[in-house]
Formats: sequence, structure tokens, C-alpha cells
Amino acid sequence: MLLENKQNEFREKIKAFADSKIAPLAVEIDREQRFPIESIKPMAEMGLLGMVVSEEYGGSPVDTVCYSIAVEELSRVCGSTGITIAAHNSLGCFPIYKFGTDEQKKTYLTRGTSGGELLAFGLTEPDAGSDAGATKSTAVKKDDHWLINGTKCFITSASHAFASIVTAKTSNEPGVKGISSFILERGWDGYDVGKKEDKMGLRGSDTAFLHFTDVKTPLGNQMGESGEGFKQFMVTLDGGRISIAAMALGLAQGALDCALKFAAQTSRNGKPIGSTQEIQWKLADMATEIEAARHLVYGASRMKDAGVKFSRESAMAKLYASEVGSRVSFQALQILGEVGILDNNYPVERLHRDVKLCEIGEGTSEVQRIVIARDLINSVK
Ligand code: COS
Repeated sequence: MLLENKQNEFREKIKAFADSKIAPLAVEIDREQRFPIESIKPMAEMGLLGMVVSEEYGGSPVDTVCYSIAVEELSRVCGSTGITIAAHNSLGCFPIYKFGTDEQKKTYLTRGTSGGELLAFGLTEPDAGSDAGATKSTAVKKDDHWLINGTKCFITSASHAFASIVTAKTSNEPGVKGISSFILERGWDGYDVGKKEDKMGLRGSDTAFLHFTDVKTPLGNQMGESGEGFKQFMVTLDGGRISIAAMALGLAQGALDCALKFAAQTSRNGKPIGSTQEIQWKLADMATEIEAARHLVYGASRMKDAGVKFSRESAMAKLYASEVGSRVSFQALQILGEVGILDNNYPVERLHRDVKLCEIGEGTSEVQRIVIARDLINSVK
């Protein structure tokens, strides 16, 4: 795909880093469900923790195509690292950068970018998943602070993030109007992290519950005005969905690369299996779908940078790329046969397990279809 020189050069830099520093850890962190803490500092030094933040707050800003390329290249070798970086940048840094005060940006973004510490995002609750507006967490104002109570689940980097941006209801107004947002620090009394989840895929990433019991939160840690939380989080998810699409794209590319290598190096009846039509047709379909997904991901990225509304396009990119990721990694497993299931020299089974989350996290495929269809219908009114 035709890209600008600086975007190609950026890809080469991230690809080399991913192959040399991230790939060697991927098998072990998946097997042991170990968070790759040793990768965080090198990634911070590469600027990968501050891609959506200006230099003023310690960031290393890149355009959204480059940001997508970074998530794609990391995910190509390790989905757990890909999602850690995607969640930190899109869901942790972005809302503070977009909606936070200068003081909040100085306090939290500087630590979260050049400071090399992670940020988390708390929207989902046990009774508020796809219906994100059903938030039950509450924030009650008492003199010079808020008291926050509630439970958030499936939170990426929950145990490692030094702070999280969360939604809570500040009034009983029906619908989403009473939802506000706050920045909470992990060290505060009443802020408890649950046990790390045992997941099918992305096993190196850190996913856990967050429990808040009377967390005393300074008034200055509210983000924006009361009642703005839901919309802030929806705007944040518009961008986050591009990064999940980029993650699926990288995982799909990783699976195709394995299938190509295997098809070229494995012979049956004296010929590489890649010379047979049934394998070639699979490879051609896989590569075509990946390229189509790449166009959607970079297209949505360019729209974000152009400052135009891109909710529909980011939902389309995520919907399509995540389903392509599942199909491509499934076909790669089929090409490898038993080797794909048994042999970690070809990590296709891990990529296949990892990519499933892309059809669920940051809005299921069904939610993406709702977002796309509502936007289509509204456009003809
Ligand atoms: N940008 C700006 N505003 C948005 C928006 C967006 N992308 N999406 C919705 N809004 C606004 C709407 O315009 C509406 O505002 P008004 O009341 O002023 O008109 C308000 O938010 C409520 O929107 P809507 O009526 O569409 O809300 P619903 O409760 O119907 O929710 C879905 C819609 C299903 C799309 C939403 O709940 C959702 O995205 N759910 C999935 C959540 C998710 O992705 N979770 C993953 C957690 S992160 S790992």
C-alpha cells in the first residue's frame, strides 16, 4: 500500500524493534500469563507511550496512520504487547489530552508518556457492557472532594496502571446524561485491583477488575463538566476502535506470514505445498482481505487526522479487520495442519486466540454494526 516516506520509515523502525525486542518474549508471556513489564521502559524510550500526546506533556506525537502502524507491527509479533500499547495511548492518554485541564495533563500525561507509566480506562461494569450507559458506579460530592464507589471489569493494565479514567454517575438523571468522568490513582484508599483474569488469548496483557470503595477524589480530578462523561468516552472509543482494528490487522499479517513461510518450506510429493492450487487460493484470499482491512484502518486514521467525523469509519475498520483477523488466522491454522496446533515455531494458534478479543473489546462486532447502521440512517434524514 502506498504510504508517505516518513510512514514507511516509521514502520521499518517499529518492525525492527518488534522483531528484536518484543517477539522473543511472546511465547513465554503467553504461556506463563506474565505481563511483559521489561518491555515498558524500552517502549517509553521509543516514544510508544506518548503517540497521541504533544511534546509539551512528554509525548512523541505521530500521525494516526503511524500510530496504527505501531500497534499493527507490535501485534504482528505479540498481541499482548499490542493491546497494552493501544489501550494506554487511545484509552488512557487520549481522553486526558482531549478533555483534561492543563493541570491534569501535566500531572498524569507526563508520567504516562516520557515517565513510562501506564494509564487505564474504566467504562465497562458487570451490568454495563455493550449498554455502556447503564453505569452504576457513583460519584457523590462531599465538601472539597468526590466519593467514588463502584466496580469496573475487564480493565486492560488494571494492576500496572498508576491511574485510571473512569465513568460514574453524578446525578440520577435518566439515560446517559448523569454520567461524568474522573481520574483516579491506584494508590488511593479504597481503590482496589481484583485478581488478574485467566484469558483465552492476550494472556500476557493484564486484565482485572477495579473496585472503588469511598475513593476520596479531589474536585480537580473530575474531567470536564458533570454529565459529559458518556460522550467523552464515546469520542475516545471512536479513536480506540481504530487501534483495535490495527491490532487485528497485525495479528492477521502475522498469521499470513507464518502460512506463507510454511507453504514455501513444506513439501508434499516432492513439491512445496504452496505450489498447489488449494493452498494458493487460501493465501490469495487471506492477503486480499488483509489489504482491504489495511485500507479501512489507514482510511479511518486519515479521517481522524483531518478532523472530520469518523465514528462510522472507525467502526467499519474494527468490524472488518477483526473479522478478517479471525478468518485469516483460522485459514493459516488450516494450512499448517497439526504443526499449527503443536508447534510454537509457528505461533498461529496464539495469534488465533489473541485476535478473538478484537471482535469483542471496545465494542463487539454487533455494537459496531449498530454504530454504522445508525450513522447510515441518520445521514438520509
Ligand atoms: N461521539 C460523540 N457523541 C456520541 C457518540 C460519539 N461517537 N456516540 C454517542 N454519542 C452521544 C449521542 O449523540 C447522544 O447524545 P445526545 O443525547 O445529546 O443526542 C448520547 O451520546 C447517547 O448516545 P446513544 O443514544 O447512541 O447511546 P446508546 O445508549 O444508545 O449507546 C452504543 C449506543 C451501543 C453505541 C454505546 O453504548 C456503545 O458504544 N456501547 C459499547 C461500549 C463499548 O465499546 N465498550 C467497550 C469498553 S472499552 S474496552
